[in-house]
Amino acid sequence: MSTSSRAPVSDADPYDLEILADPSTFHRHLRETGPVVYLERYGVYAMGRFDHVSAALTDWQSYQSSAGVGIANFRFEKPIRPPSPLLEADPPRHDAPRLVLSKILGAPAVQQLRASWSIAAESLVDELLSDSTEFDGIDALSNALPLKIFADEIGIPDTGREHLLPLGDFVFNSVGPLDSALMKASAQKVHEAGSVEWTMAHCRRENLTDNGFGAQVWSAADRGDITEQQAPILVRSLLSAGFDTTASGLAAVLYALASHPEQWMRLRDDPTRARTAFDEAIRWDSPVQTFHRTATRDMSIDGTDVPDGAKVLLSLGAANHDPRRWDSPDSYDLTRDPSGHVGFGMGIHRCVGQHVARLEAEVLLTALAARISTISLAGETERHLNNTMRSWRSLPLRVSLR
Ligand code: HEM
Ligand code: OVM
Repeated sequence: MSTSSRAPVSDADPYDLEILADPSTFHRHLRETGPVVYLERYGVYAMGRFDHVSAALTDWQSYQSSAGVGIANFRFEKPIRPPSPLLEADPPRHDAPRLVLSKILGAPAVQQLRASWSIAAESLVDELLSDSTEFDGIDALSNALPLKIFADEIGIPDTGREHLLPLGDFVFNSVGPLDSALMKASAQKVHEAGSVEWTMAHCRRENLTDNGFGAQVWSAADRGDITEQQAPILVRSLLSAGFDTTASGLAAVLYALASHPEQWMRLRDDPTRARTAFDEAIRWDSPVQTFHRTATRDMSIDGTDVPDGAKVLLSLGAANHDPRRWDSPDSYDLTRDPSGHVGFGMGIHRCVGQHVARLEAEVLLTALAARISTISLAGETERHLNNTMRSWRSLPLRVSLR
């Protein structure tokens, strides 16, 4: 008797623009069709159940990252940029760059920034509210904050920061199909603006301040913890993963709170809930929807075959709404414990920037709770579509002051 069988085949398209605008039906389809589903349009296997996604994320021996974390398979296709020594590497090569960034961006280091980041967030909010009580939350807050405080901390100049969000848009589009319209448009945009060249220039030691996160990566190379060749590509990790992600995460929590007045009231009355409010938003509307792995051997997943070399899409968004794992998964609820969500990944590649992201959210939400009584949507919201990232182009907000 055969104990293995082919994966169910689906013609669903996770990169269809309507699905990107609202992925919930695709997520449900994925979870309900089986533990592993073959997406015939892209030739990839896909997982959307929490247990299977988290098992794959923690089994790096069977699910490699070094063949790329997008649809593209580096066993056969040339990467569109030099691979990240961190994101697109397996142990043992992953270990040294990981250790370097986890010291620079770890909780103890990032906690040192709380006082100065609080002041920066308070002045951003004060300036905004002195001007108006109706504004676009994206331009005014969720894009503005990381472009100010995280870029200052890395140590790059003020001029040119407008390259960072389009760069992130390009990099996260490239996790999806390279021939998609979204990918082509964002590639065209960074090409015309010279954003990749600007970014690589600001990975060089002489273009970074003396003591910032960027300089600390170079000091690690001086100590021999990483090579001189790895240093600039590791600074590139900060510039490519540190802005679109947090901008989308902050937008997600602003949207969640503006559309759930009772949850906003809970936060306003007890700002120590800011961290929970943010993590619940990362679970509820996960900024990074997908990453891929490549199978390193023929596997059987609950009796379904996944062959060596197969690309496996891990739907973090679907796993974070799996009713097998979460009660009322679709509700945004500050009383639940969202910890354990996979919005920052899990296992050896779990987000090394998560303390940065959480601190940005805490200082912003604390500053808002101190000044604002009510917050609501003031008009038509508009998504910014990306193959991987759940983002917003416009979030009109109306607030009343305390
Ligand atoms: C890894 C999400 C903010 C840098 C990851 C992974 C996810 C993620 C899901 C796992 C990748 C994988 O398993 O293949 C997010 C979200 C953020 C955020 C949702 C904000 C809300 C940041 C920030 C930085 C950053 C602020 C700072 C530079 C990185 C890096 C990795 C990573 C370098 C690769 C780690 C490794 O492979 O060991 N992130 N991220 N992220 N993140 Fe973040
Ligand atoms: C990197 C990196 C890390 C996380 C996300 C990302 C897809 C890039 O190390 O370059 O964007």
